[in-house]
Amino acid sequence: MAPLDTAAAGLTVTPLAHALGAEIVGVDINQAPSADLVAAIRSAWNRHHVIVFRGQQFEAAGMLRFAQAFGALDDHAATPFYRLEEYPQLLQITNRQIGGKPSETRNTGRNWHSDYSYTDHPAAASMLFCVERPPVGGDTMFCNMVRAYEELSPPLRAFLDGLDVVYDVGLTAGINERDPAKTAEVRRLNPPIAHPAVRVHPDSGLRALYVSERSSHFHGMTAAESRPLIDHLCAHATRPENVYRHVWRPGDLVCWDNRTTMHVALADFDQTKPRHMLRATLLGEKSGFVVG
Ligand SMILES: O=C(O)CCC(=O)C(=O)O
Ligand SMILES: [Fe+2]
Repeated sequence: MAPLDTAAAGLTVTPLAHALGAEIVGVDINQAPSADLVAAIRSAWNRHHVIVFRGQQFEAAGMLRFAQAFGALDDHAATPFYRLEEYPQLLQITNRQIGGKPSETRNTGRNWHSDYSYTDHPAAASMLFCVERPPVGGDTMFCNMVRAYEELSPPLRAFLDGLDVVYDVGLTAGINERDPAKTAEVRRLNPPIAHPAVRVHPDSGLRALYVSERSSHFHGMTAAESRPLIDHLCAHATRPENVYRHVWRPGDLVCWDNRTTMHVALADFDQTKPRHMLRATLLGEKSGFVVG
């Protein structure tokens, strides 16, 4: 697939790190994007895996229209809390009070993961808008799972090509400190599910490692056999040279491809300071088989 000419679409694409990530200048997300613009952005996105638009205004309808230009949106029914009432396709990742209580999404994403891997429709991509961020910290890190796969030895790649890996929502960091009723509902909605340990990107054909800190074991292997390999793969994938670390500013829209990246939201900030983000999630294909 030849990369489209992003310059012709009026875009400037500047890499943000060696492994992944690029800033795109020349887009107002609240203007209806033309098909050419969407194609040019998609081309840069497939190449860089994480794309960043800065200096944007938050408008719910505008963000949803922009997101929908790239595919159908998830209504977040797998985690049916903390959605915007009017727009269930927007999930609040926030430490603001919601319903008189601190939102439990204040600690979303505290271990390395790909969104909705524990569902039967793992997310294709996610778009996160920063409305408010603490004075320092609250960064998000991303790693490149295509490079992680390509940098494994050929025998290990061949071994992983034939494996399914089990995802368990119970391995979401901090889940046991959350409201037991909500947690029970999320577990009921999302029983442990096996997905291919190598995910093939439908547009680019790239093969990416699909194993995370939310993986419990490889299907058909014991926990004792699986654990060291999962730990090794996560450590390998998240080596600093395979990471882009995003330092947020209000007005940032960061879009990541969940098929080719993992991310982690760092608790490196003062939780008494506000951090308020909204996420749209692009639906991925149905995948996997429930194992328990
Ligand atoms: O808050 C963040 O930076 C990201 C949280 C997360 O994992 C997500 O929204 O998918
Ligand atoms: Fe996430």
